[in-house]
Amino acid sequence: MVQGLLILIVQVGYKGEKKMKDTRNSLFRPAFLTLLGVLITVPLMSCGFSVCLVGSCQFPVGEDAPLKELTSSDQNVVFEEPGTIIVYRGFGCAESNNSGKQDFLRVEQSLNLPAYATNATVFLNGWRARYLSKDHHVQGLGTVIGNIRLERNTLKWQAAGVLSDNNFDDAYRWCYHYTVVAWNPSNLNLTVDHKDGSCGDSGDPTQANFFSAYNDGATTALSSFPSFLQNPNFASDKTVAILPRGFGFDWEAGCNDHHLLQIGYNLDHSEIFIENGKKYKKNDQEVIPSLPNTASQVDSGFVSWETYGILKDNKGRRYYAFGEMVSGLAGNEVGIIQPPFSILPIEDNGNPSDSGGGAEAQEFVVENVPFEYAIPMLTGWELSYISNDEHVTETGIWIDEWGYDKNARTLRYKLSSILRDKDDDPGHISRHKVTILGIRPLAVVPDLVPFSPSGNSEAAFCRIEQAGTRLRVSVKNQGADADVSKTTVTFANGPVTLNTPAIPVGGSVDLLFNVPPGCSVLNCSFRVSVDSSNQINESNEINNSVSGACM
Ligand SMILES: [Ca+2]
Ligand SMILES: [Ca+2]
Ligand SMILES: [Ca+2]
Ligand SMILES: [Ca+2]
Repeated sequence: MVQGLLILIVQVGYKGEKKMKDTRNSLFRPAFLTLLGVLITVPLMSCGFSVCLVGSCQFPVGEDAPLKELTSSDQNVVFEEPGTIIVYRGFGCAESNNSGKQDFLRVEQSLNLPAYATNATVFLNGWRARYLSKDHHVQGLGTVIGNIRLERNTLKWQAAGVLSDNNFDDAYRWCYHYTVVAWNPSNLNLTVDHKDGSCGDSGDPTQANFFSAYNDGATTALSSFPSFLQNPNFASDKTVAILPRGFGFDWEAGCNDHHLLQIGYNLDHSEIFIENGKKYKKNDQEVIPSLPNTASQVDSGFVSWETYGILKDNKGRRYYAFGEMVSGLAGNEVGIIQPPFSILPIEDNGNPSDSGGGAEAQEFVVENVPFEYAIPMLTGWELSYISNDEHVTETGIWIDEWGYDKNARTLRYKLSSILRDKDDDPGHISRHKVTILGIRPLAVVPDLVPFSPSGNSEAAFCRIEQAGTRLRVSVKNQGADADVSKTTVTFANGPVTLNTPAIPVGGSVDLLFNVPPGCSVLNCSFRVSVDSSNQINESNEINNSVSGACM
């Protein structure tokens, strides 16, 4: 069974490949699937995953990949709206430093959430890998987060990573950066699909949240893979965000490691759409989705996208395997900003700019973000040496600090990248794309309401001052920017109306009304109405009036 599966993978992998190598019968397994095997421990062990992994590449078998201690880690709250949502960022690092063959690195991490946050997920926001001595060729590299589960109020997950040349004998250090989003389901109606799916031929391939495939048919180092998620709970949600959870690259079978010139990943934009008859990558297979008729479908529980990869040395194209793991986050309060981005293979060397080989950090700012909560997701990146292909000492790209100011609607993040050999020469170039995961879109129309700092009771609106001559009324705008309006207070002897200036989003203004004779702090009843001449089209027109009473 397992052997048959492997042969199938090899056959599928080499279909269309004219230049078959004499290694084609070896039990090659893409590094990414190996990573998945490392991650998805229990179910895969039972399908004999360890056998699958015996290959000429000498990658270790899943069972041989013990959980490693973290060599360093960090965990911080980025923002919290108590009772509703909390978001964390963090990283974990581990090392393989054996005298002979190295290990895949696999770590377990967890996070204790506040009591209200009874649903949560974690996704990948960068990676970094380094040979501990000298520089070497690359056979494969990758990072993946899996085995996500919530145990009471503790979110637990595992992450695995690798950087290797063909004989996997060079000690290395690997780090991954993650973001955790945790929420109160009674305040935020979000649906997450962060299962892994089982590897290989056990189980329904459409239920795997990963794929692994070869760059068949590509004539350059650029490859393209369509995939989808299907979850009945996604139906009727306007938006499903695809959260990146991992990638893997692995040069061709036969363990021919190479220099590196360029490596790139682009999880392109997604839509709640599925195309009838199209072949999608799911698990290690090609799947044609099963639809009710011959039509393509929108909003029927599917979300689809294409992911692009580049793995390149100076040669125009080599054979490689690529894999990806994702989650889906859906809900009518989910929104995504997906900046246009593409990666293209370098076909002509000699870029004039020299940015040095070391880790470079740069801050990026995005303004006018139309969400109450916004989270950056590193969904595209590209790293290349400036001149020619080289050995590698260290490579990676990651978001290590970020924040969102919801009042200024401004997202800031610091992005770092590295690609260097042992003498840091030549330098590297990096490009990236951050998709903004938005939760709770901001209002598009105003909503004016009467407001008192003392609360909502009738007495709270009794704000008489200046020796009983004035009543203070606050008009608050809890929607989008509002133009000028009028506010009326109706006392026992009649209404008093004041012009009210424009109020920006989230702002408020105070108005002072003349208090009529007979009205005092001890005895006065009145009614406050905002937008009393109905000049403003509001998201809520029935919250415009309150009663006030002084007793
Ligand atoms: Ca080596
Ligand atoms: Ca050099
Ligand atoms: Ca209103
Ligand atoms: Ca109105």
